Amino acid sequence: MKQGAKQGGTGRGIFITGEGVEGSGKTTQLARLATSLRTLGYEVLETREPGGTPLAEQIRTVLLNRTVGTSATQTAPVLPWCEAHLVLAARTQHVAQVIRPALRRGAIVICDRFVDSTLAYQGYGRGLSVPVLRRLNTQATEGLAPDLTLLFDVSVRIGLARRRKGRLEETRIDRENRHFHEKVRRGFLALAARVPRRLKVIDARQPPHAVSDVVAGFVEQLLRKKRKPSSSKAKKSALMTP
Ligand code: ATM
Repeated sequence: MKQGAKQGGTGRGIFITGEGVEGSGKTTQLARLATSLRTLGYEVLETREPGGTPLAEQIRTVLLNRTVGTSATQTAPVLPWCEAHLVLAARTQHVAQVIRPALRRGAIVICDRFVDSTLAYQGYGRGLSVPVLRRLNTQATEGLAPDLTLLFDVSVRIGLARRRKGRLEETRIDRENRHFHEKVRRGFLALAARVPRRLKVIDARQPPHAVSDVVAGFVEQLLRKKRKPSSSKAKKSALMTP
């Protein structure tokens, strides 16, 4: 455990993750953040989970797409621990091959979902043991934890309505009933209450520009903490929407 914690630091880089239920707008907000940071001259790596490497993207397809496989595998339910291990297998590859090397280079890594999604979806949603999932995650990530996690919080009703309006293709997990998504949302909020310094809850019902400003505020705070104060002052206003 001690060794994992030692390896767990983000080194010279900065690790930011985005979380939330479907339709929270997190993917759009994370892309905006990446653009703003690049404009300011930072090296930014945008990635996602499950995914981020060729193998992890293949695991994503298996995990989310019901149409993969023969008709027998299509109709067989995916068991919760199978789902958890698929996500963890993808994460193991992703952290070792993409996230850690980028952090070592000093990049800002922005990842769309990470460990908190496993705790919320497989733990709170599917009912798997959260302490066991935490231990398995520590193993998969060798103790890597985000510097900042932005939780885009929106009610399940609004989230699912937005999702339908966007006519995005539904995944196997999207199709779970509302009760499941409610448990996931409550899970995220419980996780945030436990580590409020890392996990920031953002009211994602607000108009997109207002959400972006809140995101910018949290990221500026983090940059001030991690980078030299002289350079961060000039960058403050630039991250905010004009
Ligand atoms: P996005 O729609 O945000 O790309 O996420 C894909 C799905 O992966 C999401 N499904 N829904 N609804 C949540 C799911 N997921 C998990 O169940 N566990 C995890 O650890 C991760 C990273 C994602």
